Amino acid sequence: MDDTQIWDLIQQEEDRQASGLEMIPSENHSSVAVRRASGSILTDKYSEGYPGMRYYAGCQIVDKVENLARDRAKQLFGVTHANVQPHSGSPANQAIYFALVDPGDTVMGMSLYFGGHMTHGLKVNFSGTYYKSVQYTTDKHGYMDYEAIAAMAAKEKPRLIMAGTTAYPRIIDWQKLREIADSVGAWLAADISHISGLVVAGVHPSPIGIVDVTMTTTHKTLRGPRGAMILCNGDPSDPLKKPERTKENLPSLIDRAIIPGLQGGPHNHQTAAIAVALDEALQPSFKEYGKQIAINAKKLSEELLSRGFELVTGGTDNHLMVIDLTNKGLSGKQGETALSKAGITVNKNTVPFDPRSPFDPSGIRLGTPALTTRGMKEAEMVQVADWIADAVAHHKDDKHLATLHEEITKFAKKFPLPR
Ligand code: DSN
Repeated sequence: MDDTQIWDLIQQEEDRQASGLEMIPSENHSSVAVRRASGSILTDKYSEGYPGMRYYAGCQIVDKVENLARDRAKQLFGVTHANVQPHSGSPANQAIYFALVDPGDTVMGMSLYFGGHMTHGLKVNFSGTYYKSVQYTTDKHGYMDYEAIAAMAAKEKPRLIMAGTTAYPRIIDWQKLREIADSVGAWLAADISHISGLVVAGVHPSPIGIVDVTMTTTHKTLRGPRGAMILCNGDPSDPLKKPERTKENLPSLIDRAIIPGLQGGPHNHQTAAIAVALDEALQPSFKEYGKQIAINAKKLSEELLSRGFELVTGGTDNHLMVIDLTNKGLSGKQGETALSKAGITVNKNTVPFDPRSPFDPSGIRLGTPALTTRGMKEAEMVQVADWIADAVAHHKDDKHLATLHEEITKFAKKFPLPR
């Protein structure tokens, strides 16, 4: 029998999503097939280890599930090895550090406050606590500054560069980062959590074949369940032997870092849902989806610019944009709150060299993956830009925002969630 309290809350959340516009760029609406696998009986099975090499009996079915997920990941991204067990992005990144460097080693990544991620070396995160982290920023316009990154690498000699972003609206030059890593003999890892769906669609260059290890969460532009994968090339060595840290041994290094290094049993329901999402991403329609995400983001950014908004880097090449709200006379937190009252969910975000605190920064971050899943195209982006401008202009007027919410709900219901 259902837990009515929880079920009621789940229904409320479904209604909230359906009656508004989800524009947090790291979120999406997964398919019913993905959610069905995610809510399946596979949640009940323990299977520490890997297919064919488990510490539990009764794994003959989950072995097949995990092999399907791994094979689809390998096919989709063109790698020889995929680990689909990380419970989410942060554990996946922990595994990469654990596999490649030792506590106290110097690691380098993009500052969270300039568009990186906590696990790329933030001082209060494990990555900045157990390792000596050095953090690069952007230039004053918000672009990655490869010369400055190279200079920092030459000075600091990191053993690992963890490259990737969570709030960067432009293309990342993997080749330049490779050259920088090679110049100091560092490992190079790519965190493509935000852009993996765009990589699959050919909208953003793939780091595969350029970097040593690539990781992605599975629930952002890739549109799967919450989870993560680590992708690399190489030959798995004897799993019982501790491998040397060589490129050839990357598969074993990564697998051993996940288990026994960091995790216990994989979440088999999550693995199954990842497999379903990967099959969806292998279909030609997914490429169209990924392309439309970027088309929508570009259109939305142009419409916002024409309404006097200031965008970090002046626009976007991918799925997201960061708006500096300073010239509109409100903070990122006020912007987030006002938009939320109007039924548009975004998140407050720092802008490069933000004079304000991360708890109430100058900007907001928003993107188009979820709206694109609901079938919205360029025409709808014009309407969305109008509403964003309206809500920002009337951010102190709760009555106006409530009326806007009603209007947005009528519109949103024309674009149902996947069912
Ligand atoms: N929390 C994710 C994001 O919103 O970008 C990154 O982990």
